[in-house]
Amino acid sequence: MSDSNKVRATDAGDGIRLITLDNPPVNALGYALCAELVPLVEAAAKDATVNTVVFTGANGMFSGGADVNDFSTPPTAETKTVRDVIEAMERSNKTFVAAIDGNALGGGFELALACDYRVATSKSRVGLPEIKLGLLPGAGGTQRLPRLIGANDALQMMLKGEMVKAPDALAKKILDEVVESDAVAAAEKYAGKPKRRISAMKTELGVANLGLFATPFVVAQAHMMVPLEENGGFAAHKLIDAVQAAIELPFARGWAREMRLFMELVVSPQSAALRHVFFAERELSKVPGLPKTEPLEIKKAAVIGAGTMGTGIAIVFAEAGIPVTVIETKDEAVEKSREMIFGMFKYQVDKGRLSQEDAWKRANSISFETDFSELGDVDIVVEAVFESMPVKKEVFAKLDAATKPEAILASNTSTLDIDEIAAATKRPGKVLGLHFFAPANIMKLLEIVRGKETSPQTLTTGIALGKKLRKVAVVSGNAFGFIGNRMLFEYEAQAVQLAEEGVSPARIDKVMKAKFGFAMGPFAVADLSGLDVYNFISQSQHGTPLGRIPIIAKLVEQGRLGQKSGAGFFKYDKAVGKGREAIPDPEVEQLIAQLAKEAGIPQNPNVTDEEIIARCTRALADSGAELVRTGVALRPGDIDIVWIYGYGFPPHHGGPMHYAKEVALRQAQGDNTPKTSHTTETKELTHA
Ligand code: 3H9
Repeated sequence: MSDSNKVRATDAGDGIRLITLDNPPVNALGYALCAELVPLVEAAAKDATVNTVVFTGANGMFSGGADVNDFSTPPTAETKTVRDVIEAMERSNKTFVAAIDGNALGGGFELALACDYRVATSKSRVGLPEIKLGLLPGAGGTQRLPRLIGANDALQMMLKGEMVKAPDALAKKILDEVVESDAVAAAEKYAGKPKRRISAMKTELGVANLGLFATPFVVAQAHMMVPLEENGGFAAHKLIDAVQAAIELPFARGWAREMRLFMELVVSPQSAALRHVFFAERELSKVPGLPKTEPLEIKKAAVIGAGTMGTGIAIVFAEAGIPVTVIETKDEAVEKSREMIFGMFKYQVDKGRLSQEDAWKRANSISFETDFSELGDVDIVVEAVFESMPVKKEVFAKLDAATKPEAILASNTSTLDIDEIAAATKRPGKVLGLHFFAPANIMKLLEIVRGKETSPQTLTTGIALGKKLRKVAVVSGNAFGFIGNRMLFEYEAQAVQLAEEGVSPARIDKVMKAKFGFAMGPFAVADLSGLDVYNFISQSQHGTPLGRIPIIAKLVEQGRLGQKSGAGFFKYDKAVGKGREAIPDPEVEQLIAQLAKEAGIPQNPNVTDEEIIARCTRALADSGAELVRTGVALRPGDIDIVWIYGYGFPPHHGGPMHYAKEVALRQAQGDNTPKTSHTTETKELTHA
């Protein structure tokens, strides 16, 4: 029939034409592949010997959707996309069946939705994750899915970018059949069945007893559930507009509306930022110059210390199916740790995420011991004891003696020198940093710190382990604060400098959170981390304070250690937001003003919100640039990922390095307005 590198059409007998997408790694439906697909669909339409076309995918995948790389190139009149393939299918008289084995996502799933029947193997998943790229499904997904499963369910699925497992998709009637293997054979059984185009159906709202009010209700409710437009909800609102069109308009008009909204999103800075994040995340495991070696198999792990951090790390191993021994000498700490572990697994059962049996098995795969002599058979140890070099060195010397020679020894330090810790052992090549972020079982970020002696196999094992633990793992060089905390100090220092110039901490936090989109403002972050920790670290760094005045040292002197002591830069009251809500404190503002006056710092009361954002984000980008220049960070994209996953940087700004580049570009083009949001509310429904 037709043979190209990317797609094959073969006759399978009985009037069936099998079209196989074969465009590794994910059978992306790029412009080039679609240019080949359109004539294949048209040829089948004209061929009287064909009554059914079955689509399938090679490489263990149906299709990962449109090729995201294509979106940076504007389409021309000749460009063919999935929309053209689907339009050719709509014009055709043949029956179309999707045989899904693996993922059918985005445009790939939209192709399947344009088929008359859909069959999948049980391990497959289907979904429209475009929202995570700041887009909406642009090949009919917003029009067909609401017609198939109702507007309410379709909105939920698309706004979350949810990937639905085949058995669940069958229950929702997205699929017609689920088989254990050989989706193509199952799909072929639908040959010759009547056409059943979703485009000919009417959208059900999925809201009972609301009569005429149902459309405005469904749509208004959805608009209320997502972040406001400029605070990450840009794509979500357009997606809802497209679904509104599916409810109110004939298919052809809704299809046209979807296209217009999609094109608006493709060229938006928010989508460019999220596409950057998508690719940056996929670059992480590529370490230039790292020789290819097999990672060590991690069958058993150990954690030293059963504090909050150690317990969280133990849970992460247990969740990944790796049994873990926790070494802790204090009974009280063990008790607390056990409580936390069982509480967390019970929560998973209550939420329906785990069966009782699985939860019990996982919780019991964490054992507690008091003595290092129990560690003879572990493959990796993660130390999570007090952040002090002498303590860590003592622990590592003991670990070196207690574990088998091939075991990897990792430290969860957030600032200390990995090389100095490694020097306490006779196996520095087997030592690295694994810096988890608190709470370790929730936060996705893991910094993998490569010491000067860390061997290629140890680093490769760290990266493979990060994947197994389902973390977003970023490799960092061994430097003070690694990537994230090093930049955090510069960012906090800039926030303190603004406060010294007369801007209140409450205003700075409000601007960085509500207006720029950070999860928390810089002063609330400092209060959460503990001002004593900042003080300790700045003293250990040659006594340099954050900012120009010793405000943190003064607050610590007054016993204001942050949230944990009920006061820091802000006040906290157990009766307000469970003691976690920051309450502005005029006393702190006065203290800052007094120290600034004594230090002769000029005041800048008219500073604009835009300047606050510009100064704080510039401090981040400058310090990030220094980390790339000195080789601590491998790429600017790695820094962006650290800040998005570890420090609540708004993903729709793409991370501090991407944002700085965008601002510089706009300034070069003569637009000086920093790209910020003007909103105060954020609700968790979409990822974007
Ligand atoms: C869309 O469809 C728009 C339509 O609605 C409208 C059109 C008109 N494009 O993640 P992995 C690459 S928008 C280009 O490590 P996994 C990825 O960069 C699209 N490249 O594998 C990597 O490359 P490299 C909607 C893609 O097994 C390699 O494939 N679809 C694409 O862990 C392996 O990726 C989505 O949003 C792509 N679409 O996970 C799905 N997808 O090796 C996005 C992947 O050079 N993709 N690559 O670093 C995913 O969620 C995951 O990649 C997937 C596989 C689950 C498919």
